[in-house]
Amino acid sequence: MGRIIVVSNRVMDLRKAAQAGGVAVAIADLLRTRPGLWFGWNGKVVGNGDIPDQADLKHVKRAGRSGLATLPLTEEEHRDYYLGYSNSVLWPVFHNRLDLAQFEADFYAGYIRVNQRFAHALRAHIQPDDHIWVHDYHLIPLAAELRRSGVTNPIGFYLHIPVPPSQTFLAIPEHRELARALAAYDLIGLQTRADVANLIQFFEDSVSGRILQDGRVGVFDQRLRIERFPVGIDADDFVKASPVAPLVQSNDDGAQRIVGVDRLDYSKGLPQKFRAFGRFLEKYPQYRRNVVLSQIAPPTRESVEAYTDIRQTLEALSGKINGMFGELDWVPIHYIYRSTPRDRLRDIYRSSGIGFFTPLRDGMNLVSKEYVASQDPNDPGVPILSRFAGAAEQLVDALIVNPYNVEEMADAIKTALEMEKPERIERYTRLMEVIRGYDTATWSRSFLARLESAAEERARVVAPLTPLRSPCPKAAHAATPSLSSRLNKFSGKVSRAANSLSRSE
Ligand code: GDG
Repeated sequence: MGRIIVVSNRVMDLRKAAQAGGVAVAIADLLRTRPGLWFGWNGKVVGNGDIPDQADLKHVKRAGRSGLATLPLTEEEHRDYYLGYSNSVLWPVFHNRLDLAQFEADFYAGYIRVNQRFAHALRAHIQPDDHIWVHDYHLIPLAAELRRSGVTNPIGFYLHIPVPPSQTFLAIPEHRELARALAAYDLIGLQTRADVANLIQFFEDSVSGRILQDGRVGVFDQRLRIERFPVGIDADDFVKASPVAPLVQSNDDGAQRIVGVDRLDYSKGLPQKFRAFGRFLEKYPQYRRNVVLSQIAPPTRESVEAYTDIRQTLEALSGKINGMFGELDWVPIHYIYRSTPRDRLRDIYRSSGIGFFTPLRDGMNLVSKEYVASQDPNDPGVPILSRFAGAAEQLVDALIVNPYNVEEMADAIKTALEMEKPERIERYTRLMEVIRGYDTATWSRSFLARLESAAEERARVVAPLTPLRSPCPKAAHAATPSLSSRLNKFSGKVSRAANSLSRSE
């Protein structure tokens, strides 16, 4: 395999990326271990006249033959492509929040223009043996634009956020254009089995896509693979955690910390978490003064309206709960509205008896995996995790809760606090097996290996394949039960294939 070209909306200095957390760490690791290029936006917004034709190319010292190639955005592009279509249409719809979506024609036009400009600038850097790996919802049309300019290299796409149910996806006015753009990839990687099933159903409902005999999906005249590659973490990095000094506010040295770490985003279920903690203090008064909730919530996308609302809601809720239950020497909720350094975060996870992760919808939720990996194996804490996080499909030994059910979450806090050590160790051991078995390196290796084979399949000239099932022409908006169950069976098969692939590496 030649070089890897990673394309993502935001490109960072590799050292900063390693500190940033999330998937930036995985990309930085990948480019340190194999030759490649990281292409995308440099985070700068400039005037129309200051837009360069070509990307700014920097070779990365200490990263061998890898480099960064970046471009700025204009103010208009930042508004329409980034804040607009990406974060006010695709993000809310993919997180099941149609009520927050702003369908404005200018947004889509801006989204396409930036993808065209990026494709044009990237074209100049592509060599014949390169494999191109595009990340996330900002760049769905990139492969189609590259193909239009004659690029035949393997191109894979990974979606970090969830795929909504087909009915929700169909509400996007440009859903057919998005389906056509997605079909230009050789491989689409998703976080969960449910995401795979949803995307296949969406292809079927929107553009009469069909599952072929060889497991690929036929859309228009394209054949693509859609599989599950759950994102992992670098577990060894978190195992180094050490406990921080005990809480310095309560008279009681034995006070337990419940920790939450989430970007300040409406998808993360933060008001529900605060309400559940308030209900817990109300329902189980014996625990007052013995527990605090430390919520770290660095702000993001502050110029998008929906994000100012969530901040105000949380400030009001934490103020109310602290006012209602707090004492002069005990503040129940610590709400920290800024970012915390990564090594400090690790130590805070370690010294927290409970990790509380309650997203209403989340592609994966890496924080829950980081929390588990930071625990003391001889006295581990307990993760409480929303069933609507992609991570719940893997971390079945966490206490799984419904984030819409405040009562259930309040009870889960009590169960976690009272869980005996042998059970905590047993759960932790099983959780760590999963986390270690699917870490960042396995994730990128298995995706790239599959991209290679998917591109070979595409290049092979084959006789037309008969669909495993024919598209349902008129029943486009409703999957029959038998169709849904067949879909689930199919996505199970796909994910087993992905798992066995990762094990065999
Ligand atoms: C998207 C999908 C999917 C958070 N606060 C601080 C901080 N972080 C780091 C965490 C973690 C990362 O940011 C957040 O990752 P998540 O997975 O929890 O969530 P998203 O940012 O929404 O990520 C998500 C992910 O992509 C990967 O595919 O799992 O579903 O939404 O690593 O540690 N890091 C530092 N200070 C903070 O205050 N240093």
